[in-house]
Amino acid sequence: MKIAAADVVVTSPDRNFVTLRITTEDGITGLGDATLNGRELAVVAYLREHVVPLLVGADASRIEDMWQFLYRGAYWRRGPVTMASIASVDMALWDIKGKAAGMPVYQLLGGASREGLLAYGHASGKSTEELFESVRDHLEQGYRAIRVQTGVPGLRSIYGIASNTTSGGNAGVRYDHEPAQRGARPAEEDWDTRAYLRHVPAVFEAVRNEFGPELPLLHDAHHRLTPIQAASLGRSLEPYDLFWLEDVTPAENQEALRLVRQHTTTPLAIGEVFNSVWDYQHVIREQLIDYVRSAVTHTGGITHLRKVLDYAAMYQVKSGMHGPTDVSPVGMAAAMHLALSIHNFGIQEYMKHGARTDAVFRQSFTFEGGLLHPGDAPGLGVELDADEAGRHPYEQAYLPYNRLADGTVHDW
Ligand code: GCO
Ligand code: MG
Repeated sequence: MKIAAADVVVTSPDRNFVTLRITTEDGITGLGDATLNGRELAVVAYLREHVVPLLVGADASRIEDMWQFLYRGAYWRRGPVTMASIASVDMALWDIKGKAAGMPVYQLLGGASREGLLAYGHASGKSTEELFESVRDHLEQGYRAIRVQTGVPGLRSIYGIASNTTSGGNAGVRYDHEPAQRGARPAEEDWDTRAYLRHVPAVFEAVRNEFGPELPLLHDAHHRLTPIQAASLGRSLEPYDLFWLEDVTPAENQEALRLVRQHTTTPLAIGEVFNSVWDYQHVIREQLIDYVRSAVTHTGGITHLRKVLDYAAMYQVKSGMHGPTDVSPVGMAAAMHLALSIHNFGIQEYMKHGARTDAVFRQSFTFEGGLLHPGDAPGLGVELDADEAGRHPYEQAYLPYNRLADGTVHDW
């Protein structure tokens, strides 16, 4: 099982994706997602310059050993670029192991713990009417859990609102929310926390009145609040019984959640920008969160995220893996294999990719009746069409950033 070749494929069908493809001497290929939104080429350089040369000639069957070698052997540990790079190697090796065994990866991880994965989609609208329409559309697509984001009166643009008028190669593609815009500079958005805090509870009241008490509803505050503002939002949303409230405070400060937790019983999810178990050390052990938001792609792969989730299980904390469009179909498939096998699965974010992306990455996972399933193809079950990928060269794109009314940069 020696690695004969490894190459990094950068493609931009509807958005940019970075994929590592490893080929063994006996011709088995494995794929790994290494996409880091807005900083893609940093990961490409890390892989091409420092990882690929170490892979050639190595034993593809030694997944744990390769993980430890790339993590400990670099001396410089953690961080999104490093951990996305390691994640892509890890995913590709699990893909190869599954193909060699003739089994889907979830079987190698212990087999299925459930029939399918409850998925949530992104409903959004600038106004309440637009939002209701979007919720209805998601229900028609089969979603059984829905994230709700709306515009805030007085703010021009805001995180989480769908747009089908994006420029450049994306024009006409409807994503429920694709924040990264193609172009040489990031878009500037505006923010006002007080206006947001006044508006959001009324939106949830309207949604509950329209759609009833049963539908699981989620909301993302996208790191913008102070601990006391977050506590106040959590409390004001309690009557609407959220499935979770996500990223209430900037994620670096694990202690902030102690204060939030003292004041509200609204369940909390955090971690899409975390990249190792150390980022979760206190929030899990002190039971300050209810859901782990990491993606396989950004947290060192299946090998490392499985350890995070096993640790979380000891404290009744569940998975809620990140699944925006910037996680490629390969990263999504890896998440589904892991989610199907673990006991402490909570929910899976699923936004769907555009048609061009689906043509580059042929997938065997399914979404039926609100449930995802990774499928039973050997390995991860995603194949890359290299010709299709080659038709869509990389295009610079950035996530937006925020300024307050007085010009101060704020968390986006
Ligand atoms: C989510 C996330 C995304 C991120 C995006 C950044 O909950 O899905 O917050 O929308 O903003 O993935 O790259
Ligand atoms: Mg989020």
